[in-house]
Amino acid sequence: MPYPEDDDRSVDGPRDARKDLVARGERTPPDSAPGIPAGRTRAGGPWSESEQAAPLVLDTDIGGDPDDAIAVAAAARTVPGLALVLTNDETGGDTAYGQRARLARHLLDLLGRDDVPVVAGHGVGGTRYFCEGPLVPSEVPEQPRDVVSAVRGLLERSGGTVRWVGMGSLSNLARVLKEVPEARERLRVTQMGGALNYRDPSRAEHNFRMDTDAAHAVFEELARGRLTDFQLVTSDVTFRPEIEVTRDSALYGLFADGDGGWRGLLRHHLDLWFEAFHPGSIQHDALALTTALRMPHVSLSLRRVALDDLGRMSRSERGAEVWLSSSARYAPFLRWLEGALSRTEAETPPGPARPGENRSGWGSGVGPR
Ligand SMILES: [Ca+2]
Repeated sequence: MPYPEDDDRSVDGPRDARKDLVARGERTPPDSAPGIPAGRTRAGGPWSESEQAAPLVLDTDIGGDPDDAIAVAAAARTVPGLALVLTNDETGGDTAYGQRARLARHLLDLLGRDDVPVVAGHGVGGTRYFCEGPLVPSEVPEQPRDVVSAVRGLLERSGGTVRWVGMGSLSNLARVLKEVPEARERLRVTQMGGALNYRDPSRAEHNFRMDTDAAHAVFEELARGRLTDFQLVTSDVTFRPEIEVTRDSALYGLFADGDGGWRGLLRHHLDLWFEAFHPGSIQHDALALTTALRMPHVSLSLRRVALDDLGRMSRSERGAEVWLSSSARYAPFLRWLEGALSRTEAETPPGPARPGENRSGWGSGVGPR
């Protein structure tokens, strides 16, 4: 897939790192710390967790607010283990089903990530939030539609933890948890959504409101203790002017007008959003992504929460226990995001750190654990 010359190394960097890992492991005993992940990598498996390589699934309503497309691009450029992109709140009605998935496919191809499959997921026959416009060439094909098979296949191939970042409704997640029982133990879910202090107390946060039944189904799994690795990055923490992208933002300036590559696509997407919906795009989803990547921007606390009939969340001692965002550091997050989208050489993010551990700096999380 052709892409601009300045991006030639965006995937080569991680690929070289992978080769490096195998080479390092070959110089050490197979049961040593470098030898074990090297053996797995050589065998074609995903990188070990110590190499920040549990496969990553993004479940996105890309094509509405551009924060999804920006998060997908940041993941594609920095996460070698990006393994699957699913769409939710899919298009329908006057706009044919599956246009979000076609946009994801086009963006990933421009980013040189034609290795990442896209599967069109849940839709209700129409959506309010979709940027109509010529973002995707007509030759980009429809994408497959079987979310359950795609996730099941990934779980079978990978054999360990799979990271899941929910950037839209919880519809696909609820369905996977219901139909693929092993997913409950193996998914480490980071969901953007929910709130405790609602800006409009009469209704639930957008992602929960899009499919209230699905949000309830996921909370039911949590309450029963069947889904144990779940963290929620709420709009209390994400809905902030510090991370809003407008035409005056440095991030917008990175995306050159007329560039036929992925930066031009993001620019066009932002322009369509600004014109049709709102003159800014708050980076909710990329903030959730960095939380899934165990980066130190969002602090989490273990809390019990419940949902009411409308999908509004509140603290409740009888509720489900989840890792809940409590605060965030926006300036370093924005610096990371700008770096992920501007540098020519992708880097893998720091190694895993459990939520609630020291998240004040990079040091403790770096390197194999
Ligand atoms: Ca979203």
